[in-house]
Amino acid sequence: MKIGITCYPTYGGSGVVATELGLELARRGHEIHFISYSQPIRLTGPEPNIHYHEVEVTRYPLFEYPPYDLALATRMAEVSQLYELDLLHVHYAIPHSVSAMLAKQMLAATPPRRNLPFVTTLHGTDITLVGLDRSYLPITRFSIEQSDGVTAISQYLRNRTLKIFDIKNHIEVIPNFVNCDEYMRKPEWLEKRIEYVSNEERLLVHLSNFRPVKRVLDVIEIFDRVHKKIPSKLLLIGDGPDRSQAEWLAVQKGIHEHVLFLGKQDQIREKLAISDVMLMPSELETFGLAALEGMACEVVPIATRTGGVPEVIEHGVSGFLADVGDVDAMAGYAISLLSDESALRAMGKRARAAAQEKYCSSKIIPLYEDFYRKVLEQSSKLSLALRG
Ligand code: GMT
Repeated sequence: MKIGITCYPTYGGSGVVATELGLELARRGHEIHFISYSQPIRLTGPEPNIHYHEVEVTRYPLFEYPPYDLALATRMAEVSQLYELDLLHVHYAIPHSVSAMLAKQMLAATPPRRNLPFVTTLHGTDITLVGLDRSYLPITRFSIEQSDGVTAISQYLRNRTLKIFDIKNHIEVIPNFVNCDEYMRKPEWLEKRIEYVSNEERLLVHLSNFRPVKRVLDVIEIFDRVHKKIPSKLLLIGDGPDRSQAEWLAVQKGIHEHVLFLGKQDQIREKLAISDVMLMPSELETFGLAALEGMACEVVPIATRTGGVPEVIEHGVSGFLADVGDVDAMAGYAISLLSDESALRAMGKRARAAAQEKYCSSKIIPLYEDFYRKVLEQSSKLSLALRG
């Protein structure tokens, strides 16, 4: 298939999922065209079957708000026509779904008039936060309804979308995935652990875009409690609005020498593979991709019981769950686990087994392929009607 993929190319779960999906599909022989304003973060080098089309947004004094969604729609239509794409797959409803809808309409109205189907994948904040804003809600609902196929990355998000948006369109749950051959505890990466911690120390990790929803200050609070009992260090991967507050809190607590702010990183898996425990105390996660990537690397997630997280982490089996804000409980779980090497390793293995059982890319990518085929089948019937 020839598939156009659009996502937010910056640091964020939806962009990561879209890019990894494109890479996996390309490896399976599909022709993938990324259409976005910059190269997606995990698209590092030239790859067979992968193309990237940049969307140029004209800056003009009159445009206080440059109309990216229109430039994107135009580029989507152009690329679809030029490369004869079979379908567009947009990640994050706002504004990508609206742009795809416009591109579809342009192609249907312009000779040689064709029906270009588009699939929208809902990721989270497009529904839970942004979609609830009255200025976005009606158009988001409309573009979801107009999509030829809609997927959500967890059962929680599907139910929430149906409820908030009163959607009539079918929403298929296709969960996020991880490449279990690439995300694992490789011995050559483990050798690098010594660069961060001594043999006696434990290594905790947090990975996010440091937005308020991630509760990075809770990460520091939890680590402060853990560090008082267990010799340890905390790796903080990512960057964002709450980073300086987190730095300030670490200084205030006197633990800043043990908290390593790494900023945005390309090779996440190498850092995950040397860690013992991942802290994910988010206010809300519709899935929690970071936890899944950690689990594949045998890192035990300690997270909040929120959104789609309980679909990914089984409390007491593949990780621990606590209420949002309950930093004492999360620290307690970390302390008891990190004090017992064999329990820690056993739970790490169970976390990987859970990731392998349900979320390996080898299991999930075929679900997307089947879904595309269904959408294409329905759309070819529509194309015949359009020509007739
Ligand atoms: O979590 C973020 O800040 C980024 C956001 C996104 O849409 O890029 O992530 C959402 O999508 C991820 C990938 O599907 C999910 O793993 C995250 O749980 C979800 N984030 C939230 O629900 C807050």
